[in-house]
Amino acid sequence: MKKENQEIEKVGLESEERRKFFGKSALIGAGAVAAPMTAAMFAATAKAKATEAAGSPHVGPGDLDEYYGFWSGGHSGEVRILGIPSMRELMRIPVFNTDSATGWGLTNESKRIKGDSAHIHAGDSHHPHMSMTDGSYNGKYVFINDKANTRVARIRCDVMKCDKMLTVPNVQAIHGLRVQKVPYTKYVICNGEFEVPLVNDGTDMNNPKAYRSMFNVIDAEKWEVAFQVIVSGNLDNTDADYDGKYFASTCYNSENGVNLGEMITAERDHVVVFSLARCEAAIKAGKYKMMNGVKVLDGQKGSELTRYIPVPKSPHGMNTSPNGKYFAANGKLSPTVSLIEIAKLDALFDNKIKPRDTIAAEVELGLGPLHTAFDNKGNAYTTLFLDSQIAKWNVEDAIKAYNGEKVNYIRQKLDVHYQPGHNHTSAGETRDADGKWLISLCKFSKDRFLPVGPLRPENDQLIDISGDEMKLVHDGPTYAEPHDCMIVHRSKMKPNKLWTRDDAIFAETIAMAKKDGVNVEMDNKVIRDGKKVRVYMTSVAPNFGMNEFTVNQGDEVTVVVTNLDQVEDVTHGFCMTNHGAQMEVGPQATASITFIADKPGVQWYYCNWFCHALHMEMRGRMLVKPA
Ligand code: CUK
Ligand code: CUA
Repeated sequence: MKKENQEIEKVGLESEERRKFFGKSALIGAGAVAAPMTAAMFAATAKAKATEAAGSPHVGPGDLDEYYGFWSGGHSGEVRILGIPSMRELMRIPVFNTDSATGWGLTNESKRIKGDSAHIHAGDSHHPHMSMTDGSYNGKYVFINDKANTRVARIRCDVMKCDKMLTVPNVQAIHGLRVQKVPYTKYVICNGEFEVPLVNDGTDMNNPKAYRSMFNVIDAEKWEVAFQVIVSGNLDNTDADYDGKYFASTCYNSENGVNLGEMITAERDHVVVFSLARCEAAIKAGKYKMMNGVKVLDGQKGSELTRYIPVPKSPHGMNTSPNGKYFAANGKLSPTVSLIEIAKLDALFDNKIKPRDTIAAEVELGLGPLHTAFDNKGNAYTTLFLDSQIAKWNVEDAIKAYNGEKVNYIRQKLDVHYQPGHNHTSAGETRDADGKWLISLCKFSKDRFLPVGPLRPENDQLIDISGDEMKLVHDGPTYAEPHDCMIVHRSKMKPNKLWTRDDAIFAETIAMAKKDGVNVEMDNKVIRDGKKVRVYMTSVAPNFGMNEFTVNQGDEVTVVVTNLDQVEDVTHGFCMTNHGAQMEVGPQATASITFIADKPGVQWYYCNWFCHALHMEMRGRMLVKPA
């Protein structure tokens, strides 16, 4: 411990000197941005800027952003879509949370998607990542983890709604999540962070040395756990290579401790590398145990499926360089980022070299490196949590310096505000990294915005990295807590304008209607089935197909609304007053919600999504006869 502290102090001093040195250039950058642009300048440049060169984040009214940004919402449980570079929030996608606008978590369709966790209304989403083909985003899915409830969800990018959710068995707290990049995203990979007894049934409380965590491999299409791999130590973040061969996870708490002191005693922890081919071969050969319906492989130290590469203790972020050469493990408690040379992993798995032989460099950057992003010019950008800075450094120069050459690999340090966690460059986790924009997700905003009470927003900062110098160009307050984001060029995205009538999200509701002899596109009907009542109605602005219906007190009422409008952007809603029942019904969608009619009398229902000049009049009455 003591030695480690001295090291950190020493680096701290150097870092202070560097901060002075680089402070000047950072100031010049900030000054240039702070100078107000004239209206004429904006008008002349807005269009070009929005579609081509980075520089100004200004996107004029009516102009479109060049990129989609997908943001996690942390313990708000959602995913958000922002336009980049304007940083305008375009949409929220409720996933692990409950949302009263869309009815997510309330409607029958969303409850079916949430499945065994439909009763859970909270979550903690950290890592949104898009499916890829040949190392490029393919615009199909975004995957997101729920650390709080050990779930993974899938968002369909054609409708920008969550369509699958899965509670991962045998592990606790899904944290790091990424996708297989090459040849395509067959698998979503994610880490079980907290170690637990391997049969966690309450009989194994007092033997923490036997607790384990697992690496989880999920089939992205079939949406099931393909297999799990038991590891030694705690897993944190993960990423995949660009060859379709290896996954790598940072691993802290190699001590298997259960309190802070025990978790940080060892000088080194690990990066665990998983061989996909070896894991798949082991599954084929039947070398697995079944646990709660999942095939579980043993990848603990000494296994042929994994290799443990020692790195300075408690590494955090794991990022693959877009040229496919390196896994970068971010030191957190160490002021370094460890670069692992991916080309050497074959030899490591064949036992021709030692684990540490794969280390291309341990790059000294500053205090608290958490995550690294890359541009297309060989530079890396690492967040320094404790220094409140982003360090821009050149990867090949850093390797030269590590090998004893006298080169300055640090290109710039930029102050950010404050304490950054993740950062992300435009398309930087794909082959298409374009070196235009960098987002710094700062955990604290402190003095940057009007004070809004003891709870302050966080601060997402937009940095122009298209020139030689990083330039801070925008501060964006955000609600808790974007851990991570990713930036996708708009050419990759093709979202639908309307729902299609055969969409799988409401197929079961349509099947229920068919059983009831109801054609939801034509009929407005009440079906009574004992104490269960199903009310089918259409909606066309500004009318519901049914103006009144009658039920008995205590009935379980399911209202199914089909929006027949074919007009882009005309979403209706359904809200039954005093029943906590409300939902979105998109154009050409069917949605349903179930509640107990427990109050006798007249209850108005109304359309709660503004749809028409007569939107206020779009309502009807439910008559509840007393029991
Ligand atoms: S973790 Cu939050 S700052 Cu969950 Cu990706 Cu590093
Ligand atoms: Cu329909 Cu408002």
